[in-house]
Amino acid sequence: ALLTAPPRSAAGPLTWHRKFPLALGPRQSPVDLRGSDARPDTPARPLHRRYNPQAGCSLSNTGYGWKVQMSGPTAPRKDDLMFWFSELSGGPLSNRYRLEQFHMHWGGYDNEGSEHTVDGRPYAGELHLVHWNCDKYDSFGEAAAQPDGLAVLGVFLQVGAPLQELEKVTALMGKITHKGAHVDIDGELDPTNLLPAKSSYWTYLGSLTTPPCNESVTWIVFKEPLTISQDQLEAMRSLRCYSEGEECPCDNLKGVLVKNFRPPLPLGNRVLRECAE
Ligand code: SG7
Ligand code: ZN
Repeated sequence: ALLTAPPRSAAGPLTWHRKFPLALGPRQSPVDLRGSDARPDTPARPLHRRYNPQAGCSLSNTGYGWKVQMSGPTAPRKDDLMFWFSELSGGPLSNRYRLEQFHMHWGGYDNEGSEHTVDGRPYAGELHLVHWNCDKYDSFGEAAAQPDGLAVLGVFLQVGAPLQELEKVTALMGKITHKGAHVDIDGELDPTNLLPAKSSYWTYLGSLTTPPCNESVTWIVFKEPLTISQDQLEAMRSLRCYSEGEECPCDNLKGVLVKNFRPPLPLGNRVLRECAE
């Protein structure tokens, strides 16, 4: 059930809890990142990323957006092949987390699109690099159900110059118009080029932002935004949320993917930390 595409109805996220009760849980994401709620992390714990350029990635339309899946040996191996994988540790993480996939959230207009907001303000988009705890668990699927199973890096995007590394993805949007379509990406993708230079971040314990909304994510959201061009956003807005040959299930009858972000949920009793490097 974990990888089922989320339902898309007019009320969207407000109805998820009917089928996915976790959506009403105490540890949901995204949240509004408020400067006044944040506690400084002292001493600062720097993030450590050992990222390698990734070959053999595959791009797909999930019906909820696009996703770039890392390739790699499918057998779970913990300590070898260290130059194959990209891994994250340090910061709030007590283990190593391996990059599984990255994807993005955007809006129909440039004044919305991100999932997290900063003092109530959204950005035009938000990139998510999804990692799983490969020290404790044997697979992404197993980790996704554990409270310390996943770590997602969030990168805010504002409209400006193109994000060059993402050009390798946006150039292929026309090949994955419909849900379920996928295409191999030629050459290498370097995840390092999808992250800001400064690594000041917010961190808190949260969830997946789509059903089943598992409360398994340590969120690390960078403060420094990157830019994405209008053309790159427009390319994403032409994706469809339904399969080829299927009828459009949406109210707008266009079925274009122009709003795939979940609005912020209450922080509640959770601690929001900020780390300046
Ligand atoms: C997107 O966001 C997809 C999902 C992802 C979900 O809908 O990238 O991935 C797949 C396999 O379709 O769900 C389990 C998972 O990674 C939620 O991820 S997020 O919380 O980082 N936004
Ligand atoms: Zn996401």
